Amino acid sequence: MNFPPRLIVLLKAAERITVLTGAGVSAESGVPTFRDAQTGLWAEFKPEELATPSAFRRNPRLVWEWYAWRRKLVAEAKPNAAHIALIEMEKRIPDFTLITQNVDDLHRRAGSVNVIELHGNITRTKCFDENLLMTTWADTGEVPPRCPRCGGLLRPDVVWFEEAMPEEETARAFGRSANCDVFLCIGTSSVVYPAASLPFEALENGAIVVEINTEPTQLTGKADYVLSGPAGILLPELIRTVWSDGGF
Ligand code: BJW
Repeated sequence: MNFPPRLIVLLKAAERITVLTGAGVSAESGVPTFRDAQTGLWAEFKPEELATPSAFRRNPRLVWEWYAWRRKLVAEAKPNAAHIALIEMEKRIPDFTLITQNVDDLHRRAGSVNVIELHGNITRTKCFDENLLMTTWADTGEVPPRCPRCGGLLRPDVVWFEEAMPEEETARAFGRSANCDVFLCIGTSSVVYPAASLPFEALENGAIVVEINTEPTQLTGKADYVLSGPAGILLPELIRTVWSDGGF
């Protein structure tokens, strides 16, 4: 792709870069995006109707099994060229923050260091009643399994609709968005709040905002630069163009 020359100059000069990623970044690892049509067993359910506390109260087994299926899928997935390009960017930028809405752990597995997980992490589990976190749980055959301390039902440690955002992560994400030279918004439909506000927070505070997506979003008309196409192709190309230092 022929990137706008001014964008290359701005990225070369940037000392503070904040990146927000969404499900599109993991699409090329074979992880379905959140709003993609579901397939197979799950085709009859809308993800938005499974990722809520009320869905879990109504049918905990169904919700647990959906997450168990997704946990297995992400465990088998591998970071793709977009995840790897973001590690390369982090190495070159003195003040770099990666905010992700993804719960799939692929940025950390790829090697990104300064990561803010805004919507939790599917590899962790917690008690629905007490929020007690746990990394392992006994397989007693019950679905969902039960909290060994209080007997409550276990659930994934992710942020569902209707739930409060994690305070510290949300405050840091707004802080890093308000204090950056360039803000990259990659592979998100920009419909879920408060994450969807972050690029606007960056714009209001004078950052250059760049969107990378295969489709237009509500940010497209407002961003300074829009790079249309798959993140796994565009990000490595962009990084090679900006930092042509032979290291990547
Ligand atoms: C590619 C690509 C490729 C594909 N390369 N690109 C203000 C206004 C209105 C409503 C609200 C508001 N504030 C809060 C709300 C309510 C609600 C909300 O936002 N609702 C909206 C739907 C309207 N927010 C909340 O409830 C949040 N809590 C909160 O704010 O608490 C206080 C409060 C509560 C209630 C009312 C008011 C205040 C919590 C939000 C938690 C979201 N959780 C989920 C589930 C996580 C667990 C799980 O994964 O199961 O997070 S929902 C789901 O959406 C998931 C994702 O992280 C998130 C964002 O999705 P994302 O990443 O954008 O994926 P997609 O699929 O939508 O898009 C993929 C994109 O990639 C597309 O654009 C493609 O084109 C692109 N793409 N291939 C580049 N190769």
